[in-house]
Amino acid sequence: MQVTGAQALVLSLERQGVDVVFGLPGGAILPAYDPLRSSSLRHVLVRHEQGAGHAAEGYAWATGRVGVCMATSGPGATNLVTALADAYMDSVPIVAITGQVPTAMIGTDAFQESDITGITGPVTKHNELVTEPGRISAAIAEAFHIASTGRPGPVLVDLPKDVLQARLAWSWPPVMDLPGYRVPGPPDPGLIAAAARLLHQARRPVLYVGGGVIKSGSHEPLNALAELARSPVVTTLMARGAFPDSHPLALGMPGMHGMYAAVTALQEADLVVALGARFDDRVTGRLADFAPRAKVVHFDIDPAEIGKNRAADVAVIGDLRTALAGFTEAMRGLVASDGPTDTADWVELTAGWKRSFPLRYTQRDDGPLKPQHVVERLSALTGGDAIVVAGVGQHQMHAAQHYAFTRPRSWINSGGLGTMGFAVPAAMGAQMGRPDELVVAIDGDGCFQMTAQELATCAIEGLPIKVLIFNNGFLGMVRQWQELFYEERYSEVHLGTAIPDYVKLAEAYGCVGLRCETAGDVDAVLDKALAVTGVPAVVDFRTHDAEGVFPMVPAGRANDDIVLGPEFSAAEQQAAARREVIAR
Ligand SMILES: Cc1ncc(C[n+]2csc(CCOP(=O)(O)OP(=O)(O)O)c2C)c(N)n1
Repeated sequence: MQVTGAQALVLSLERQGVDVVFGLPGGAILPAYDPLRSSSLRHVLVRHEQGAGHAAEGYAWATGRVGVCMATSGPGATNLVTALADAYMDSVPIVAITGQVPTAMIGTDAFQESDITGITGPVTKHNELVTEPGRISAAIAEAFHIASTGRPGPVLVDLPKDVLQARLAWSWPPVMDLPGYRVPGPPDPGLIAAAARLLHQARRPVLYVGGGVIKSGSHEPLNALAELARSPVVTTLMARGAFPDSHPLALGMPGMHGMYAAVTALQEADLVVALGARFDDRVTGRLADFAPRAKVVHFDIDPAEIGKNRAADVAVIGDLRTALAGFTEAMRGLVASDGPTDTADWVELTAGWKRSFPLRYTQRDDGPLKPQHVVERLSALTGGDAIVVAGVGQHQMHAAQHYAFTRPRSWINSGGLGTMGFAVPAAMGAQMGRPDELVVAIDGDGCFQMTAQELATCAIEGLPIKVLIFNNGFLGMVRQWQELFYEERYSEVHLGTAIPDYVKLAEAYGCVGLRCETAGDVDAVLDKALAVTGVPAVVDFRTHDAEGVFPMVPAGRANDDIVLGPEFSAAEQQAAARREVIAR
């Protein structure tokens, strides 16, 4: 069958099982938009290409499938760069398709020409400028294969206009030609056995669970392993939901704004078992002082992560789900032959820390509305069952800390790049991918204003996402750092709470707009927002402008220097420093 390059592109996307493409057309990509009209693909017309990129990410986070975005050449393509960098940092599988100027004009500074493969080289797992029409189907098949296998990530395919217009003989499936691309083989059973021996011998183990557990679908084997090893579990910002917060072995989130018990358990551990985690600086604090007494077992699909920040005593490379199944089996064997693990004192100690030094804030009935209170009420009213998407800043940390996650793929955020503006478009993508679920974006007023225009897209597409704006009138997280580290010299962080009027803005975008100013109204307003169907509901929560996020490990300091925050007395802070258990 003879088809155009554009038809080959659309047919290839259909064959890949794509159901939705987020994009915005322009000159160079125009040929592709014509066959799109009559295809089975649903195209969502975003208002800004960054929104298309984050929507593709949200879709991928929520579904585990590859998200797809499309843009024209030049500014359309460069508007995708932030989302590609974001997906690269957080290992999110997306495919970006960009138009390019005709091949004969490449390198001439033609109208809307940008070297997008050059620009995105460092922030994509792979990219390709397709110059042969006959390669289109192979390029698309390879893009999906690379994005979704091994350590997932973003792939960009750049298609010049004349390549999209050329005629070619269509055939599927294409032959993939990827001589330099290797997906790690099965994990080494000998190394898994060595890891199991270390875990069986450990008296103070911690399972340090990263985003790889969710991406590889390993939450069930993780549960079995934790219970068998009787080991406390910490879930990083990327892994919230991988292990239920209600589980007695769950210590919550480690890191800069982690729970005391999670942070301190890592510091005192004799064995850290890293599962699809990358020893990010936000988790380790000052690296030289991280988990100083621990041996390290590191499971990862990406060999480049092994020893990158922290040397591993045993490293297991390969698919985590397979590795965890083997690891659990090996542990079962050791428990059967040598008896159960001896961690009871440790589990009791870490649980004592959890009770002694919990997350703490005070919500007075007549006092300012606390963001933590809103998150806790949302958590209670939704039974921990919502898909929660966050922006970047204090609200993100409050959401990660206070929402009681019960299942994987229910928490979506920008962990590595920390991209303000992520929440609304990512929630749009998540809702497209999981249409029957409740999707709630928790956003800061600063973040919201970066990509709020995608509310129009959501309203037109009939997506009933909930957007909870934590309107503290400040770039709150930056304000907090200026308060703590620049002697309260506030510089360029005040936004103001009244402009824009978020209720009117929501209504202007065809959404339902609500406002909540007091703690007593939170449940009623949330109930109203949750009841909205067919269009987004946006709530302007007027939250306390001076609220901080605690605990906190100051940047560049050791995790041992964790600050519990103003809700704790000096005596409690000293007890925490001494690792005491002070409450039963
Ligand atoms: C695109 C981008 N620009 C700047 C920053 C730096 N930054 C991190 S958090 C933050 C403040 C976010 O403010 P807001 O959205 O109001 O959330 P809050 O911290 O008040 O909850 C800023 C400016 C960033 N992460 N991303």
